[in-house]
Amino acid sequence: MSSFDPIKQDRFTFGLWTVGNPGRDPFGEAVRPVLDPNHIVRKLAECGASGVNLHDNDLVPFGSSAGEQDRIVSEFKKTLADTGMTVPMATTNLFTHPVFKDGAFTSNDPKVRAFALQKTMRAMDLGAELGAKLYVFWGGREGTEADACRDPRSALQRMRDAMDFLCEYSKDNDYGMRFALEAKPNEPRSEIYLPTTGHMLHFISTLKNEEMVGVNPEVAHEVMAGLSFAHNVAQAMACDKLFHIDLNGQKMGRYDQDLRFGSEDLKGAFLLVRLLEGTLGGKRYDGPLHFDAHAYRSEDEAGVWDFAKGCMRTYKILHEKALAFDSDPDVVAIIAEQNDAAIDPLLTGGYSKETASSLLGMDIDVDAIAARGLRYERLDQLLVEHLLGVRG
Ligand code: GCO
Ligand code: MN
Ligand code: MN
Repeated sequence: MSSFDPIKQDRFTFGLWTVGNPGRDPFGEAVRPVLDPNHIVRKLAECGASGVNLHDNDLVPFGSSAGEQDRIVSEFKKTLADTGMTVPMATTNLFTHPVFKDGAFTSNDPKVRAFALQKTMRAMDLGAELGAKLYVFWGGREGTEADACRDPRSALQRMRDAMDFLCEYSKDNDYGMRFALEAKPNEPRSEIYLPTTGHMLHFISTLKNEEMVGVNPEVAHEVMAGLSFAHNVAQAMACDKLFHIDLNGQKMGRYDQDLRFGSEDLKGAFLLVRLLEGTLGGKRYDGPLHFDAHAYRSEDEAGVWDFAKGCMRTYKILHEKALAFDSDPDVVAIIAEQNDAAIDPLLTGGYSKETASSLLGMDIDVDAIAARGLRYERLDQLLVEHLLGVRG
């Protein structure tokens, strides 16, 4: 059996805000002290992560002077160099300050929209200085409670204007960044614009620099919407738009839980890792594997590192399970059983008059096909037995 201890080559990353989460929730105070970003980087490196991601204000507190920012950033860069850690992704906090109570890029107040652009440009400068080539946009408070306050089409147009502007800002400064848009269906607003990855994918197709922009799907967000995370990720992969991913765990129908990866819905997590790693075939995802989750509120700092190691170990264990599953001859046989090499090219080769007449002339025994069992009960049980460790 391989070692499941994470190493840098595994491309695992955490946000400063994830392992740094002090456990505050709407009903209770923090249960852990706030950790220094430099300490977080050193501990993550020890745990086997390769990188750390951040919002501007995770590192530089809101309202810091230029001098304070320089001191903080230069110490942080030294810690990154000492530990060999990278910053693959950066993002902007457009949700904590009360100025964003009615959204940032979609706010009705042009001064708020201007401030959101100003803050994002500055945060992109910071991200570029730290080497980030991916820039995430999570809408945060881009939504409503009193939906009568604006035409939702204005919100979408404002969001489009902001993305078009910021793409040009990256190009103008030679930052070489790609943008990853993150959808979330609810929390913290009552209604949120562009609530799922599918919505984001279409929105991207309306942008001026479409090729620069992809998605950052998150397990919890699609599960909260009652959707299959793997299917959403697959659609993004199929159109080369999976630029980044937020891994965590979530129970359906609950508040935003941000649980340790794989701690809920093990089968869903397995199918996701199988897809990302391409063990069934197809292109693999080779970007950062980012955990956007936090330790239970019951934990002290030691529990935070147990949590971080747990996320990474579970991913690696599931990868090994997926390899074993897809090379299990019984699994391969069930999946291959319905292949028909003679008919397939007619369905994948596009339209021609000849193909149309071949299809029209085919004698298809629908009753025989309808009567045939597909052995998916057996296939799913094989999956369960691989997961339970009695096979493979
Ligand atoms: C959430 C979101 C955030 C974003 C982060 C990066 O539910 O709060 O997932 O954690 O991922 O702000 O943009
Ligand atoms: Mn989230
Ligand atoms: Mn997220």
